[in-house]
Amino acid sequence: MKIAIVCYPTFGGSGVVATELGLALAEKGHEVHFITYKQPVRLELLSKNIHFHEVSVPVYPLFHYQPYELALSSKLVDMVKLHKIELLHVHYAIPHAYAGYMAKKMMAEENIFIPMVTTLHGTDITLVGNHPFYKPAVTFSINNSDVVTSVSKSLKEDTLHLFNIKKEIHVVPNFIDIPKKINPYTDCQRDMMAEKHERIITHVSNLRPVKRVKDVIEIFDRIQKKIPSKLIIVGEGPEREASEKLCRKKGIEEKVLFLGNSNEVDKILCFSDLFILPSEKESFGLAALEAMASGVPVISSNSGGLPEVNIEGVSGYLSDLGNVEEMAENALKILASDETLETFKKQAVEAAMVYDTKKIVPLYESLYKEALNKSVDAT
Ligand code: GMT
Repeated sequence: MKIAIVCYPTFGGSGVVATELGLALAEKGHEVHFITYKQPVRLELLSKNIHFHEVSVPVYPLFHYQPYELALSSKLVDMVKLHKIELLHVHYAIPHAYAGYMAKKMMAEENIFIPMVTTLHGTDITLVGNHPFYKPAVTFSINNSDVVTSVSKSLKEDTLHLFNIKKEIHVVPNFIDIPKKINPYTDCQRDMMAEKHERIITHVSNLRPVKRVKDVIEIFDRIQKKIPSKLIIVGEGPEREASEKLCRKKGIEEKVLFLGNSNEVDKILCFSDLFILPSEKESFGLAALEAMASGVPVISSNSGGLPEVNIEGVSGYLSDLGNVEEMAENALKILASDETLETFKKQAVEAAMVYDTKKIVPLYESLYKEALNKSVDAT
């Protein structure tokens, strides 16, 4: 099948899922065309079945805001025609589903009928998309997609609750290539980060308020009072400065490392003992799944789709939003003895297996077939 994938090329979860999906589809023999404004961060190697087409928006001084959707929809039309693409898979409703719909309409004028699959990732629904400025356009784009998927049951419920949706929403969760994650390193150079007797605790996110980085520090502060440990914070974002300040205020700045954005998350997870994700909202929590797949147990909030991923008492523990006391107690339970930590590490990998690439990618493939059949019926 010839598939166009439209996504954000940045470090965000939706872009990562879209990229990993494209790579997995290409490996299975599909021809995949990424169409976005920059080469996606995880798309390091272009290969036989992978193509990247950059959308550029020429700056025109008359425009106060440069019209990306317009450039994207035109690029989609051009690429579909040039490469005989059969299906559009747009990740993140805003503005991708909207631009995809316009592209479909332009192509229909030329008797080219191409189905569009829209995947909802979370913030496009629960944060941005729900804003009155965007809501009518998001509702319209979802209802006019041929197939709609959401990354968790929880996000499906939120979408149905917040928008007037007339389309069926299929749940296709985030996924991870488990065999690639298990022991990818012979030596992950743990001593670079901590002493032998110290536990390593990790948080990876875009450090936005929704991630509750201050809760991460509060939890760590309580842990480090009982167990020698280090905290590694990976990612860049608006909460970084305030979080660094909080560490200084608590006098724990020597024990907390802010690493910024990293392409070496696998390596960092390789030497981590615990992952903390106390988010206010999290449609799925790909970061938690990545940690689990690398054998790192998770302490998280029970927001959104996190209970679908992090299994209470198995891969880690979940608490109500903001309950940093309980999160710290649970963390200590896991970290207290080497035996308990080993048990949780093993269980975390087992729980992650449910979301192995091999199990999830075929779900997308069968929805693609459904979308193609629908569009043949409609012509
Ligand atoms: O978590 C973020 O801030 C990034 C965000 C995105 O839009 O890329 O991630 C969302 O999509 C991921 C992939 O489907 C999910 O695993 C994340 O849980 C979801 N984030 C939120 O819902 C806050």
